[in-house]
Amino acid sequence: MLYPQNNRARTVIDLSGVWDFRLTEDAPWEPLAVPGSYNDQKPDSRYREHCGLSWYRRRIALPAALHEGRQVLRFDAVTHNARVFLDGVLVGEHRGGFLPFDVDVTGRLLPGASAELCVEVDNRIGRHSLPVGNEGGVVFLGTDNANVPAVEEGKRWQAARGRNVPNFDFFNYCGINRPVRLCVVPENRIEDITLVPQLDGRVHYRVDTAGEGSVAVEIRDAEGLCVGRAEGAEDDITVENPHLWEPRPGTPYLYTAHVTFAGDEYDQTFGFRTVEVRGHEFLLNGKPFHFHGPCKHEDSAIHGRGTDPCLNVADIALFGWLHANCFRTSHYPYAEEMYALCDREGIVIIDETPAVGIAAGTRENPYAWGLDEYHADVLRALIARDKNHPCVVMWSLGNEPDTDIFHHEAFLYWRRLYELAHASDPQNRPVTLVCCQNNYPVDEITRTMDVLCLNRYYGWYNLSGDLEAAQYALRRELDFWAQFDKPVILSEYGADTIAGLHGAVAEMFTEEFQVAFYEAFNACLDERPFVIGEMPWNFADFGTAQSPMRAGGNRKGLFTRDRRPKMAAHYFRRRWSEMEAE
Ligand code: BDP
Repeated sequence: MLYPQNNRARTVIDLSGVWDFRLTEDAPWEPLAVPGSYNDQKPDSRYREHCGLSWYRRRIALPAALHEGRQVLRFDAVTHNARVFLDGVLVGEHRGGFLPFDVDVTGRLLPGASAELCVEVDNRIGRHSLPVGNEGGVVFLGTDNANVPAVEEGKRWQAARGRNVPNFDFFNYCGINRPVRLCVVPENRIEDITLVPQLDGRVHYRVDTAGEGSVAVEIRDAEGLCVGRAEGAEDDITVENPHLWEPRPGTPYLYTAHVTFAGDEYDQTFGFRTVEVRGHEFLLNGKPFHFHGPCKHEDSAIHGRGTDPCLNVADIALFGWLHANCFRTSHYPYAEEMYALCDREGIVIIDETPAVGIAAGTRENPYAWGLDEYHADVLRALIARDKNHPCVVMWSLGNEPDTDIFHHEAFLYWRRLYELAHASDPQNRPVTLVCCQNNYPVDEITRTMDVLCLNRYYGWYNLSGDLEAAQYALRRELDFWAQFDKPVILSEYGADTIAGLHGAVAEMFTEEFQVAFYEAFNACLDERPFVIGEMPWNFADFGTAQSPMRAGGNRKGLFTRDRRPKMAAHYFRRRWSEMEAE
């Protein structure tokens, strides 16, 4: 799906601003900012803890001059499900909270007149949604006291009132989280562009269109000069002596495919870069690549998960400060603006679906929840959205599902998605599944991935506070993974740390412990050439559901939630600047 673009042939009207909002059908309309999660915009726990439907509305108008062509409402993400009404008529709906969708409203908006746009948002999560909610009411990261009768009764009482119980460790921020735009595109139009560049300067293109016309493609360099052209819907173009797209500290050089069709046009940026796994190496442009950078969340005060270009720019600037070269979009696809920014800044992305929480934590088989087809649709849509970004170097099918209790069911479920990802991606990027700390010898699926991504918390959730024992255990486990001769990334590791809490002895929750934890882990990683990546958890402290395990959210950030560095940020800054200099 093409990102909205304003040009000679296309008009984009941004509908960001303050809309009307109400949490229940009989409540008065109140002002609320779009884009932005609704949860933290009012000092009211009903907003924060809301479970169920809510409504947004505003008036929209089509300028009289724009009455020709196709008119679509483009929602970048409504979390989790949406139904869209125009003057009370249902015009579209969408399932899933992290990918864009279009609603065709051609002919429904009278030129020059206005209409009421209303969006009904459903934020309920459960075993039908990605991410997964815990319909059984079992609290993730909680002490359950399941054998206490009154606790059981209390839980039933809670459930009857309606309550979201996330099966994941980040706040369930909801609403119109990303921009909404009214787009007017020509009747005869470009629908999609697919680019597959090679290091020798060849770029294979395919342009999907609707209506009558013929396609022309011109490749422009960063100065806008034409360096190659072709006609027809599908062909190869060769750029002489191409500049490669290199991650930082190299130059992330970008070209543009300027595509025309009938009266329509579209500029699609891309970069010449390749990715490939060979033995235990991850080759980027044919050279071994080392991943070093913290995982992220889309999370900040007040905005929640709302798109904030200023925050994105500041975060990626902090990646520069850290000498970090990558992150994973844990645990859902991010706003498209972030990928465009990383294309420009040379930050590599592991792009993850919202499949987090596919694990029951009991003897119940999560692969019987019937998520297969929906998960496959989400994966296809993610790849279709992000396929041209040079910054995206690998797909992550999901985070920390059950892979050991139901190891064979897990194998069948994830293997099919693995094959689907390879078949759907025109650039055939490597594919991974991010594996939870588990009974790894019985896990059948993790070892079959192109890159083995391991989340490990030795010394924190287990062997707590004993970093020598943590090192011993980590080394034992890494010896196990060595036999597969595949690249391994430590895709999460970290310790909750209260900024400003210090200790002469490095004890859990102190800044000293966080540094000692990373020193201990990194010593083990440095010994092993097949470990090609270290991705601390997390870039910054972030919001979570309330739990006795979370004091004001998850505190494993290298930075506080307002982006102040803890000692560990300085530690990684030194480590990664030395790595960069090598
Ligand atoms: C991992 C999860 C991540 C959590 C982290 C933690 O992948 O979402 O936030 O643990 O507990 O298991 O901090």
